[in-house]
Amino acid sequence: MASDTQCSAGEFLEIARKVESGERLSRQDAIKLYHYPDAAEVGSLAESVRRRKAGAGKERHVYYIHNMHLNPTNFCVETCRFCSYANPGQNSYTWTVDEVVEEARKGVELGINEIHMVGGLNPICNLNYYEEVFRAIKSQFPHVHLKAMTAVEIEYLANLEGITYKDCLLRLMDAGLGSMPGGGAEIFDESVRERMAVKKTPAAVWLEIHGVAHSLGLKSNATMLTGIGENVENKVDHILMLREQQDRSGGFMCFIPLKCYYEGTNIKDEVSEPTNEDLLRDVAVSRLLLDNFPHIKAYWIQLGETLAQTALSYGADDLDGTILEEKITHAAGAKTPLQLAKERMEELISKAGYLPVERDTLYNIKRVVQPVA
Ligand code: V47
Ligand code: SF4
Repeated sequence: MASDTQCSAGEFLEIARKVESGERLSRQDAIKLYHYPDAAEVGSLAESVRRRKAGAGKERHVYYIHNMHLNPTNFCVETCRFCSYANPGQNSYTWTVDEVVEEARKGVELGINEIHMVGGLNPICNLNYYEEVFRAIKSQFPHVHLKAMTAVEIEYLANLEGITYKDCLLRLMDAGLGSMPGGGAEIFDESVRERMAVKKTPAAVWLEIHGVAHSLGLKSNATMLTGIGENVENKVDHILMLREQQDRSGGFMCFIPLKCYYEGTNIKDEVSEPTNEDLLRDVAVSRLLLDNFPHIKAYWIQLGETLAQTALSYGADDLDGTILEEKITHAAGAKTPLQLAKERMEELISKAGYLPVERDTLYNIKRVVQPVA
């Protein structure tokens, strides 16, 4: 007899039937999908959902954005054990407002239309600092969308200033904040958080801040970091908490499964590293469970170009961005390029059998790259 977690062919067919009829999957269904022996079949089921959600005429669309990452400081009062980016001793830095603007200019000159800005929790970089940074960037480059400040940074800034999350967000929106990235979610399970990121924003606060942002009309993303000692149940519960938050507030645009890199950390011996199949299953199961999320991102920086391409046939419909200079994962040993040219991004998507679509942050289509006849 099959155990509670094993998934037989008959049980998989029953889950597939639910998916086809648009029925919402349960926690138990998701756990079974993680244990179904044939990952590729789970992937095809997710791919069918991706096609259906895309809508008529867009079934083969895969999105990317021409963007840059900006990290104004790597000094951080937090001590997440998986993070090699923050506090590298003598190499700690904090940019002035002018320095941030000069970095932004390099991207703008290359034609980027989004700045993805996140940084350490640094008392020097207070609310006033970010208001000045945002205003300076928006006054010089008004067309650029600012996707900035994780929920962790919002919690820190609001506490630093003694104001509510809502007031903190309103001030940043007034200064030019356009949307929020999905970082800082890690794994919501308390015991994993306790081991890996003791003081970090608890799940309820992370979700609350995104809920407040959504109520103010700000869109946001959500992530999950694997390879930090989580189990299948922790991942399923994490994804379900996001689905519930999305039912309540509705402003998430996409979900991004992340994978931990270990260089510069001391956690490798305590955790098991996700295999490529695990990473593809995260993409597929999240596409199947998150029936209320429009998009699933295959973050090429962490997956690598080939696995990111494969993830497109496991339910992902977005490759993230060209990026210009990624620091967080590269500080922890990622060997992927620091950036991709738009042409390379489009080539990756077309070679995987999809139609490259350049988008803006809010998933408005800027350009559909037509196949060469
Ligand atoms: O929150 C930290 C993760 C995240 C490591 O919203 C690490 O569009 C791997 O959230 N190895 C930041 N990961 C990245 C992020 C993101 C990326 C792309 C797009 C979007 C979006 C958001 O990076 C952190 C943390 O979970 N991280 N250390 C590490 N050693
Ligand atoms: Fe700080 Fe973020 Fe690194 Fe944690 S992951 S130490 S909050 S920069």
